[in-house]
Amino acid sequence: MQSRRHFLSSSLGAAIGAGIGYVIGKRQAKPAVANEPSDSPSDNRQAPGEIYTGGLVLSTWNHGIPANHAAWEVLKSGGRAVDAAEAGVRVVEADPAGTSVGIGGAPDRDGHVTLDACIMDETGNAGAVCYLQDIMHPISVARKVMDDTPHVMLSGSGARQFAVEQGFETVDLLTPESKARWEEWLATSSYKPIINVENHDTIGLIAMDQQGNFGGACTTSGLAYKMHGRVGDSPIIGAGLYVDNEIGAATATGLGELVMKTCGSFLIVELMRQGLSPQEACEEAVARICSKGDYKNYQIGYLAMNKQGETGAFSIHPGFNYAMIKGGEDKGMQDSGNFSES
Ligand code: SD4
Repeated sequence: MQSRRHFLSSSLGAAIGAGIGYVIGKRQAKPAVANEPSDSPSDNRQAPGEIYTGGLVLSTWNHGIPANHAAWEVLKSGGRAVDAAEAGVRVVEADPAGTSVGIGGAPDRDGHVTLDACIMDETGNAGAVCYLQDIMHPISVARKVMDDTPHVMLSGSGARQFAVEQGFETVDLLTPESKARWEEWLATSSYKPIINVENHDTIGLIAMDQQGNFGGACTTSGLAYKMHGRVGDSPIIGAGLYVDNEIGAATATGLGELVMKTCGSFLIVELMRQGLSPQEACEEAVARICSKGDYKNYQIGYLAMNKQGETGAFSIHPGFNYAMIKGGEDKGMQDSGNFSES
């Protein structure tokens, strides 16, 4: 249980609590009632009405650990969650070893590395770029779109032009290693987007600062060897990421097409608004996907947090892990529950 000093009083949480029930796929979400104990793995459920202020960071996959550390550096000195989220994912964008983010990310089938990213802050502002080439930090270009333009998303050559005008340097994002892997792939050109093992480095990072405000960032090079021009869920507000400062934040990884078709992150936040815990909301969003058809070969992983500092994580298949820092305590890697084994 977290210290009481990490909580602020709020009337918002008290408003949560309308009972609802869902029957989707294999599971039925319990009617959600505020204050009802949940089956969430969170060990820190708090009464609605208290806002967690200890600082919280969640991010997808193993490289979430260094990303979380960078995010925590911002949060521990009282910084904003949106700044923490941007700082965190930048670490992964700059790491050539990550094969699904920034430099070193796998190219499309024609050999172009095209990047997607989005960011949201506690005021509901959002910025995004998609199909961006030659820029190391798409998340910071998305941030500039959010802060300095009247738009939410810039794409392709327009996004690149904007980035260059803003002083971002151009770099070749196709490393010798990622080029070699692409050339190897070209030998067969077999395209089968089974995501879990070979293509799972997209980072979605959601954070809550010591003021109890949310921010989030999501950045990727998308599916390896995708069709030229393909854009996934990661830069789409409401799909790869969603933040509503009254309720919570959610982010996604996996086969973006499935997330986009169900507005996954927005759905999770809206389910939390209706009273589901972050865990229940993630499970429900996965169940929606699974109820719609063939999910057996595809992976999706969701992360979520709410105003009380509760967390949730769920995926279609085993293997989705994520990193967490809560109240300054590095909880390292955690495994999510999954639909196919539940
Ligand atoms: C996409 N969601 O472009 C991304 C891919 C991903 O881990 O998450 N990979 O569809």
